[in-house]
Amino acid sequence: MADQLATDHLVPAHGGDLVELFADPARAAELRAESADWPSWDLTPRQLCDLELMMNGGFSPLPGFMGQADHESVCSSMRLADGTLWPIPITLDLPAELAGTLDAGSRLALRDPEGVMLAALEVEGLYQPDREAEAQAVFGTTDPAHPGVDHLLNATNPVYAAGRVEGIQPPAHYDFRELRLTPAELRHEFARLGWRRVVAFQTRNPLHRAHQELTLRAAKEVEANLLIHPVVGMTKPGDVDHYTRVRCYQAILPTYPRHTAMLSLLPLAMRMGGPREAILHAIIRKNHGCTHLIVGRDHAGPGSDSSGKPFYGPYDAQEMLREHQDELGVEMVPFRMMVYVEDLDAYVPEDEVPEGARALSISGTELRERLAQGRDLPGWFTFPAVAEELRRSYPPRIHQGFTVFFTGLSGSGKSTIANALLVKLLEMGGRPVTLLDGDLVRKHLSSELGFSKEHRDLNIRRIGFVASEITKNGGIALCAPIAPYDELRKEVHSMIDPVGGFLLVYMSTPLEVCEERDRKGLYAKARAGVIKEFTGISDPYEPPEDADVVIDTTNTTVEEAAQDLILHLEREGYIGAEG
Ligand code: PPS
Repeated sequence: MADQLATDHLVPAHGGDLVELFADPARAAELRAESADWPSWDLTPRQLCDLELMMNGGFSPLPGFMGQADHESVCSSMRLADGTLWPIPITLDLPAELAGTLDAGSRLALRDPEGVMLAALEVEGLYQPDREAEAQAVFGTTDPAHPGVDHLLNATNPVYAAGRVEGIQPPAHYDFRELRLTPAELRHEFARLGWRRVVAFQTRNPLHRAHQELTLRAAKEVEANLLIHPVVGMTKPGDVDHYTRVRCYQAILPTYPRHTAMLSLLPLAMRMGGPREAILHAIIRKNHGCTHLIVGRDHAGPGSDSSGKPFYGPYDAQEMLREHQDELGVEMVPFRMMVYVEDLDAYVPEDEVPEGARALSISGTELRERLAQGRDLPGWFTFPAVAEELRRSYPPRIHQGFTVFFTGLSGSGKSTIANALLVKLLEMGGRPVTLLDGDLVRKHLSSELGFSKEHRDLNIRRIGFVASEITKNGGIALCAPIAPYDELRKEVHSMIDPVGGFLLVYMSTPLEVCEERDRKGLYAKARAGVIKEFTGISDPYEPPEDADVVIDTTNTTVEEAAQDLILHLEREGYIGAEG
């Protein structure tokens, strides 16, 4: 009761009251017992985030997953059916098979990936949304280059189940537990500290000096305390992982004046929905007790469409929130992009750069490039402690793992060259090297597999998985399978890409030469029909068009080929002298 009174003076939640959906312990025990007979659903990562915010009041006033009337109304007019402002559908998508076992009145146990029951859903209805229409209404496009559209059209199940949620327990988090404050906890904290006016800063990126300057200015401008409220649920694919980001936020926090700023983590699954998402961010911050929200350039921006044109204008989100801020009761603090002006030794909004002055900034792409090459991150750009964290997570290429993936016909020289490269890399030292040779893999990792397309694909996937683990942990993987199919080689590339370097080497030695060599006598057997589905004879080989290096061993010595590869790796920065 004392807590209730203490937070009364804070901004009310969206819709009036903070709606938490947790059942009391007795009811939770009852639900757990009853659920033995219910069907279950293991929540997707997106649904897990949505459920967490729904249960802890971050999505107030939603009492559960949206039904058809709310869904249609949110899509068409950005309002729930009762008129409450709400910009993006919050729905529970299920596969048709599971949905087929449910009816209005059914109960469904919602579980985390380990099978722990987090909540009970009382199904009120099931419906099949027109997902293209939803994408068009919510994101203004059906272009799958938009991550929100891509998720909706390609990773969402076809049936939505609507209904009230009764929470049993929040999803378990074992990282940064002391920083994960729920709306009620944050409100309590604000009340304890006497913070009435709180400006929230939403982010999915590490904070640099420009952000620090912007947030300081914003807090001063509206005479409010600052809540740094980064998203740690799901952000844009390719973003800096949240572990690194949170360490960066912790490193920058002491640079703010004492007792003016706080850090708390938000388990939101972003949709990169630009203007509509800005409204959602404002609602969520209001529910967490904030009075203001900073909205900068290209807020929650999904990047550019398939033709290279930005999906939204840089200040569309500001415009959208400006229109609705009075109704919401959350004030927007709009900001232009901040750039560094050398002559002033200060950050200023891009439209306030003095005539003729040199404005500096470093883009995300350039930052990644500098980290990869081990180059300096200048002091005007970021704080040394943040730079240090980023360097730890993104070491220069010379300290990163990488995979060299050989592909080519049997007898084209894959194993021979890979073995030569292996010993050269071992001679250099510094990183562990593993050779995943075709024959070796078939003996240890894929001993039960044959040579059908299905089995070859499985074999290459296994090699890709092992190589990606080796690469992720800073080692070198040399793979030398035939890998005849382009699609699978690309799949392996995309597995390795996020964790380190990838080099595709095409052994282009012609079939006649391979057959002429016939070192294992397999071609003769294949011609005689003793071995079926033999690559190049009775089974296809798709030559790659995306190889980084092409080697034909007809007229090349092993030494020359291995040396070419060493030079290539040096040029790319993976081996050689430290930057
Ligand atoms: S795949 O397609 O990538 O899964 O093939 P891979 O695992 O690299 O094949 C390894 C070796 O298997 C021998 N072998 C055959 N190759 C192709 N087709 C058929 N039907 C076949 N049967 C056996 C062949 O010696 C391959 O080794 P390399 O080192 O390429 O000569």
